[in-house]
Order: sequence, then structure tokens, then C-alpha cells
Amino acid sequence: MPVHNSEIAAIFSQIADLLEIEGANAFRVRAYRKAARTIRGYPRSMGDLLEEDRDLTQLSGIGNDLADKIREIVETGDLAQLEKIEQRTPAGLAKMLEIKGLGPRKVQRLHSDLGITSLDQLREAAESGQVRELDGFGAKSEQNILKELERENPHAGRTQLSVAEETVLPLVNYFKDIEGVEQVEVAGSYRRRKETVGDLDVLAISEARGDTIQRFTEYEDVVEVISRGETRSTAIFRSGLQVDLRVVHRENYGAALFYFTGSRDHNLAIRRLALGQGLKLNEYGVFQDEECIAGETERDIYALFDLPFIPPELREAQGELAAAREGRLPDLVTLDDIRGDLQMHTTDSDGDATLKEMAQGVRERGYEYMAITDHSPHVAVTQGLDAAGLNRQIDEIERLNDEMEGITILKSIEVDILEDGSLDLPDDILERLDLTVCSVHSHFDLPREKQTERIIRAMDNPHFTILAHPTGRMIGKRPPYEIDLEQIMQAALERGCFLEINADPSRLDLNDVQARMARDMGLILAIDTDAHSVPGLAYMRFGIDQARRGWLEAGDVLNTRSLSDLRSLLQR
Ligand code: DGT
Ligand code: CA
Ligand code: CA
Ligand code: ZN
Repeated sequence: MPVHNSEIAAIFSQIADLLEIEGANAFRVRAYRKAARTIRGYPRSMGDLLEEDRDLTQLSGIGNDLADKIREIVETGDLAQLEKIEQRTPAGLAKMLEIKGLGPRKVQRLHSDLGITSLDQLREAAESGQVRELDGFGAKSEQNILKELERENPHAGRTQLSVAEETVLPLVNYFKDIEGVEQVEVAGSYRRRKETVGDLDVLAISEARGDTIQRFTEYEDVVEVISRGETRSTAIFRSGLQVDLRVVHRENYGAALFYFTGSRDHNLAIRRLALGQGLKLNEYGVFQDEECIAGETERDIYALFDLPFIPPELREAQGELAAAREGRLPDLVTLDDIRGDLQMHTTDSDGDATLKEMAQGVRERGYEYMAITDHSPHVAVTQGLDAAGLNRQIDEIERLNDEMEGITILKSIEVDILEDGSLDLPDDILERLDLTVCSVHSHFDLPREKQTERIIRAMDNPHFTILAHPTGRMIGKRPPYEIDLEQIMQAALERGCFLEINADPSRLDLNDVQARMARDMGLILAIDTDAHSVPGLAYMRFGIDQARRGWLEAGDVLNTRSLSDLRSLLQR
């Protein structure tokens, strides 16, 4: 499996950063930085040069020592020296150098005096006023650190999955009509269904490669062709997304799909297994000596290592190999398992469709039940339902339930959790509902402890059912508010409440890691669309994607239950 130049460069930059924090000789630090620059910008891969027995010390800034290190990275994917440095100086420290105003000496001080190894810990320390006490820091630089941390955006330069779909699905269709193209698939983070993608990796099987590449570069959505070769091409699309196309032969398809699906760490783990069996694994197949022994399907490749097929959503090097080996892979939830949708809005608050139109839309999806959850009065941006309005809606739902076949409408509300943890409507009206969906829409900036307390206090209300969009994040726009999710999940378990995966592709809240945490704690999650229109009901599949990335099975999801099972679970 070829190691990319960027990967080698990243390792050298990381070493330079960490050495600098350790106060190493400036000359040595500069040498690593220069090497990283040389390799990053070099037009041919280091792996290819080594294979041709080229002398790497001919490259600018590369001496014998660095040449050996490049060889080690190309051969193993890793550098032992970096691991050794990371034992002294955690890798997380390098990230702090990116914060304006924090140089190596200050980062070193934060580490040695406060034991800080990550941006999260830095935020906590700054919020609790510990940073201003350090030598060389003051109240002002502490403020500044907090401001800079706020600015940090983990989704910068990435594209929401739903937007990426808009770019790539038409392209896939276009390919299907090209003569000679047998199959097309999108690999990479897109296939792993990550909430945002950096770029798109498209694979096609074709025996007419040149023609396929040509047709790709002519595609109407392409604004710039970055590169084109005999088997691959890279182009920028109108959306700004970069698309990498590789055209392969059928017999290599599985190996290419496996390789380009990633994640990189999952690939490396499987590659280690191959090396252990004396096999070579690359994007063309698995090789014993020169003979290809697997490559046409991913299944064949996993089977060589006595592993079942691992779903792409799990390929994040988060324990999936061990689980596969021990037969503990989850039986992931699918869209077909879903029997209802428990959060949506109508024209009674800020939705575009009437209650009846939403009910018809849900019925068309084949669900058994749905909950109507308009906003409560407190939400400032929209006209919420007050007690009288909600009473009227409840009456209308009862009428509709009599009139409509094949769908049951549950009475509900998206009720605001007020600053003091009380709910935004009186108990005597909440009592008339089948469930409530409760959410924070204000005071996002409370300190972590207060915010956590606020939500748990709300759960103490016996009418509280589901905590909606639990962290409030909007992908790329608004960071999550500070809460102790573990404590909140524990409180939900104890009270018979649930948390939500909001399926809106700009929210996907809880995220994958948090959903997995819930599952590990035995907490059931609802997957809700929060639709504000009939087409919005289709967002369910993004919620399913996220749930699968969180290892959820059907049993971990509230709205896979039959209506009667759901009703008994809603009894706290
Ligand atoms: P993205 O595009 O940032 O959302 O994430 P990916 O996972 O799609 O990454 P990308 O597009 O850079 O590469 C696609 C896949 O190709 C990646 O998941 C694994 C494989 N790959 C790319 N670069 C390397 C590498 O340096 N080493 C290994 N082992 N695999 C790589
Ligand atoms: Ca990608
Ligand atoms: Ca790519
Ligand atoms: Zn909401």
C-alpha cells in the first residue's frame, strides 16, 4: 500500500513541532521542517523513488539520516522515532501551536505546570482561571486563548455529506451511461458516511479507460481539471468539491474499493495483518510473492484474514477488527428497521406543511407512527404554540387519527428547556401529550456544570421524554455547547428518558462517538428528522448513517419499536 508524500511530510512536521516544544536545537527542528516541505511538494512519490533505487539524499535538505527515516515510513507506514517522542511530549501539544499567541515555550509551560495535553483540557483550564496564574501568562492572554479556541472549527474546508451527495450522485448516473463502464462507486469518507467529507473518491470499472477519463474531464459540473493520467484524474466541481477518479480493472476492484474507502488507520491495521502472514496488500490486491490471491471483492480480502465483511461505517480503527475477529460486530440498524419519526414541525409553528400533509408524507414512507412536535412559545425566532394553541392541535390530531388509516399521530411538542431547567409549558397541558421532545434553544454559553444541571433538572420533570439535539451544534456554524454528556446520559437512564440523534444533515447531533457512548451505556436513542417540510422527512437516512457509525443496532433505537412497545417505553 503506497504511503503518500503528504503522509511522510505530516510525520516530519509533527516531529518538528514536538521537538520545538521540547526546546530542541533550532537547527534540528528546521531540518525536519525543510524536509517536510521538500517531500510535500515533490511530484513523484517517495515509494516509487525507493523502488527505483534512487538516492534520496539527492533531494534538497535530505541527508542520510532523513533518507533512512523516509524508507522506514514507506515500508511500515510509521516512524518509531515519532512514537518515542510522543511518549515524552504528547501529540496533542502540537495542535496548540496553531493557536495564535501560543509559541513552543508557552505550550511547554502549559504541559509541565498544568499537565495539559489537548485543546479540551486547555479550554477547561482557561475557563477555570488556571492559565492566568502561570508564569508568562496573564488574564489577557487567557481571554485570548479562549477566544482563539472558539474560532477553531473542526469542519473548516470540509463539505456536509448531504451537499457532497448533490455533487456526486448525478456524476454516478452520468458514468452509468458511458459505454464500457461496468460499475461506479464512491469510496472514501463518503462511503464511510462521515458527516463531512474532505473530497470525493470515485472508482469505476472500465476496460475503456482513456475514454472514461476523457468523459469525466468533460462532465458539465467540472470547473477545473487538476490532473489527468491514464487511470486517474482529479477535478474541481462547481460546488468547490474536489473529485478524485480512479479507473480500474474488474479483478482489482475489491482491493481498490477497500483501499480508497479507508479509513487510513483501518487500512494500516489490515495491512499489518497481511505483513504478519507474509503477504503484500496494495490497491491492486493481496499478493503472495508475485501471485495475486485476492482482489476482486472486499469480501475476499477480509476472508483471507478470517474476517467477515466489515461495514464501511465501522472502518475507523475504533475496535472493529477485534470485534470482527471475535464475532462481535454489531448487526447495524437500517432504514428498513424504522417504524416512526418522533420529531417534526408543521405550519402551527415554523414548518412549511400542514399537519395533514405531514401525516400523509409520513404514511407514504411506510411508517406506523409519528409525533408532531411544534415549538413551544419561548423560541424567539418563530411563533410557538402556547397552551391554548397546543390544546387546539391536540383536538385536531384526535380528529385526524379517527379519519386517517394506516398511521398513528402521537401528540407531542418540542418544548424549550428554560435557563433554570423548567419546561416552557405548564404540566397540566404536557400531561395531555404522548411524549415530549425537550431542547435547549437559548443560553448556550452557560458554564459546563450549570448547563448540565439545567438539563438534568428538566429531566426531573416526569413529562420529559426525549432530549432533542443534545449538544446544539450546527455543523460548520455553531460549536456544541459545553455539557457533561456522560452525566446527562446516566441521568436519562435513571429516569427512563431518551436522547436523540437529530438526522438533519446540518446537525447530526448526537454525533457518531457520542452515539456509541450511549450504546455502551445501554441508553436507547431516538433517530428523528426534525423535518420542517414533507421532503425533510427523507433526512432519516442521514440519522441512520450516523447511528451506524455509532455501532447502533435496531434494538438501540427507540423508533424501531412497534407502536405498542413504544407506548410502554414512553411510560416513565
Ligand atoms: P476525507 O476526504 O478527508 O473526508 O477522508 P478520506 O478518508 O476520504 O481520505 P482521502 O480522500 O484522503 O483518501 C481516501 C482513502 O484512501 C483513505 O480513506 C484511505 C486511503 N488513503 C489515502 N491516503 C493514504 C495514505 O497515505 N495511506 C494509506 N494507508 N491509505 C491512504
Ligand atoms: Ca475523500
Ligand atoms: Ca481523495
Ligand atoms: Zn429544535
